[in-house]
Amino acid sequence: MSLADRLGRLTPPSTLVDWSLFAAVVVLVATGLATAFAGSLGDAWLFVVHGVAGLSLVALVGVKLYRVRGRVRAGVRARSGTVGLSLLLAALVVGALGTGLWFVLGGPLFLGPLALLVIHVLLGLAVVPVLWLHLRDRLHSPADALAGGDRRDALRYAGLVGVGAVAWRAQKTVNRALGTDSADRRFTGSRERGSGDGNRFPVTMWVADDPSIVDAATWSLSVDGTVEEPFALDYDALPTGAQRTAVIDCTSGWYSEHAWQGLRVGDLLDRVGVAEDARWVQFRSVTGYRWSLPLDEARGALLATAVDGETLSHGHGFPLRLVAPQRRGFQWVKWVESVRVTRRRELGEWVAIFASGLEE
Ligand SMILES: Nc1nc2c(c(=O)[nH]1)N[C@H]1C(S)=C(S)[C@@H](COP(=O)(O)O)O[C@H]1N2
Ligand SMILES: [Mo]
Repeated sequence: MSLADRLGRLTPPSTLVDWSLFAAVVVLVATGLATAFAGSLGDAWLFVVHGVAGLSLVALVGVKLYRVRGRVRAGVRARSGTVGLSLLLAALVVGALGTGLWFVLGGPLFLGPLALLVIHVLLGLAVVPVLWLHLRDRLHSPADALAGGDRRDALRYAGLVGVGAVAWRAQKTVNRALGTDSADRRFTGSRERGSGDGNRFPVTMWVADDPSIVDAATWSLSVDGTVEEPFALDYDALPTGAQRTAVIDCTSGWYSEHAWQGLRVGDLLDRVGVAEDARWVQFRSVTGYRWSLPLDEARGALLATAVDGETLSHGHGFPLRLVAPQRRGFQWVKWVESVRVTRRRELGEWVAIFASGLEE
């Protein structure tokens, strides 16, 4: 018996592999999307599940590609559209897995203008519609996949999925052995950049925001919404004096820890008198970029004018930026000019975080 045949006998039946591929992709897309919002240690499991599922998918895709190699060759010769679609799917999956693994194993934060993790996300999301087309006429019920299986199949299957867990355990060791700067990353996968050193940490615009310098002399902060007495404050009248230490952790793969100085949002809210039925506080940038925090969380957040004792630079949001501890970087709105108390969260902010800055 050839080595390939022996390997073939170590793997579970193909329907089971197909369903597992499907399940792994569903888990990866779901956990991948959720990690964009995961900023506290309680969410760390999402990154673990994402990593283990990704590595299991590497093994599953390996088995699958090996099994279909004959059909693919025939399909390519016959110029079959179905096989073309399958190849596109394979390329997207391999691309998403490859960029994910590369990042974990110390790949660069940026490839040209795009963050490696952004490329990873785009490839991963592109898998979804192509997989849907690929599966339309193919999937049989999971019961078929399990029918006729025996204990040996179950063991083979556990082995295949277990590969992911073992590989996940091994990657820390690999990083340490390679001496890559991934060895000291946070639970989110992000790597440290410029902590404690004032404005010298990465400047990141999420999509297209790029306002011209905000003039503190004409800028003012308005505090309004479902409140008793709305008001506005000039830059010089900001009641600064509060400080808190917090980690900004961008989904493009870096984090930075600083002491932020400014004003506590709770103090502003006390001054403005929040109405009984208020639930959210929205922070809006001069660019239209905006995000809301639940009222109680917002009270504890800070609006910063300075970082590590230095006045914020333009890139970091001068004159005022939100510091939202335990939230991912994209929620730390820069160039804030409005704090609005609301009953319900505005759905438009989901569009605004992608589209602000694109109009001009
Ligand atoms: N107005 C506005 N605020 C923004 C962004 C933006 O594009 N526009 N980018 C967000 C993202 S994705 C991150 S990670 C942080 C980056 O802050 P920094 O540039 O000060 O490092 O700001 C957030 N606040
Ligand atoms: Mo970010």
